[in-house]
Amino acid sequence: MTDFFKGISPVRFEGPDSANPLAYRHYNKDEMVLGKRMEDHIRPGVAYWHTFAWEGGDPFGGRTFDRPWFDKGMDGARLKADVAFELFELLDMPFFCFHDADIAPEGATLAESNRNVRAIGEIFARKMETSRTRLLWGTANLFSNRRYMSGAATNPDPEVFAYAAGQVKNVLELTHDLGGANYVLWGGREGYETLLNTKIGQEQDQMARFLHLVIEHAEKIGFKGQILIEPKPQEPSKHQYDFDVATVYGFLKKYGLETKVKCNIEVGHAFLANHSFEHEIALAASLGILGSVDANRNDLQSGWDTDQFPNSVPETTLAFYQILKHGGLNAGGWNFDAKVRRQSLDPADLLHGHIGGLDVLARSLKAAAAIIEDGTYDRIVDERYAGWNAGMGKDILDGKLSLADLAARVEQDNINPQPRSGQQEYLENLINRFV
Ligand code: XLS
Ligand code: NI
Ligand code: NI
Repeated sequence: MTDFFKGISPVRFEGPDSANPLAYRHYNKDEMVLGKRMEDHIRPGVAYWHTFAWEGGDPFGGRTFDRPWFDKGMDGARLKADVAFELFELLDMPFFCFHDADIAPEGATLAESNRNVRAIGEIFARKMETSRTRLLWGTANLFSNRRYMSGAATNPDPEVFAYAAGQVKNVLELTHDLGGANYVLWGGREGYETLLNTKIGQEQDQMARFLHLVIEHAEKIGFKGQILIEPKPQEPSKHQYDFDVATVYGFLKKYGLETKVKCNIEVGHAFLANHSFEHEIALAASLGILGSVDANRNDLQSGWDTDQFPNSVPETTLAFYQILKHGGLNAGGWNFDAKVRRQSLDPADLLHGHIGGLDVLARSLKAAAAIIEDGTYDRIVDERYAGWNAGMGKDILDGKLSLADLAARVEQDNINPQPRSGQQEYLENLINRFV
């Protein structure tokens, strides 16, 4: 035991009336919702990077956090791992996620860096023999080191591509060895700063080749988890190739990867792309590429990916509704890719963030389930499209009527469609009854 969280007792469900700030008021992991345990619906995870590696800097000032593992090399990395698993236990958290660079210091060579990562991976494996916390996903950091400033897979220099491959091979294998449910690729530098120095088509071919290599290797080592791309329109790149779900699908389709790769959708990234989170989820679900989600929201004034814990039940309910209608996230989950604010210095702040976020998810899940159980909302939307289930509507979809057939039909039957209300205000009021 370290003394990092000293004086803090395990966080447990105490019900909505509890005044204990370090208790769950709504997240009750074993409560059944639509026939499934709450924890199995949400599958929440702690993000290693924001929780243990982030230093509290912003563009105008550096580190505000004073963590005992900072600047201490491999000794620090081991201490960090101890503290991480202590937090997982305090929060009773079923999952975590990490990048290679979060868990171990970079060495002088790729081989040394990868050895460091594997050494901490072995510590994780030992801890996971007694801990209930599992790995939701692993990923490689292909964006912080200056070698990646012009991209990883999309770099003009093939040696950078090769280096990135060496990193991903290592983390993919570690993710597999730790029983990870998913492997994520977020391409923060896979894009450009200026078109003046960029060949878009060339870079997309490179990115697709990289993805093929990752899938081949995953199959070779027997990794059964999902391979996920995390869309984001910009930041750090001015323009990122994995802009949003629709763009990612077009890319996957062009390179024949649409059945092998799904999406990890982040609330804040959806906003940066001028979409709502539920739009991205609904679209991914309809395209068959909904994999997992990152729960963190943005500050709507700042226009940046501020990675804040979710705190709006009405917003998250709409997302959860889409997920439930899709049949759940399966191997995916809700990763808190969220960090406490730079003034939130105390170890307890790390708990407050996750507790609040989980309570919001629990309430949203229950609200979405109540909307579905009530059935009124689904009925109204289904009725709106009922014309397509039979008669002319069905014949159109089945390809039985040509353009000329339809033109003739309208004339013969004297068809004169009457507009019907979209009922937006009524639907908003209806949803608000449940949140
Ligand atoms: C950055 C991304 C990143 C991914 C993992 O904006 O959200 O944190 O989730 O590389
Ligand atoms: Ni993000
Ligand atoms: Ni993310």
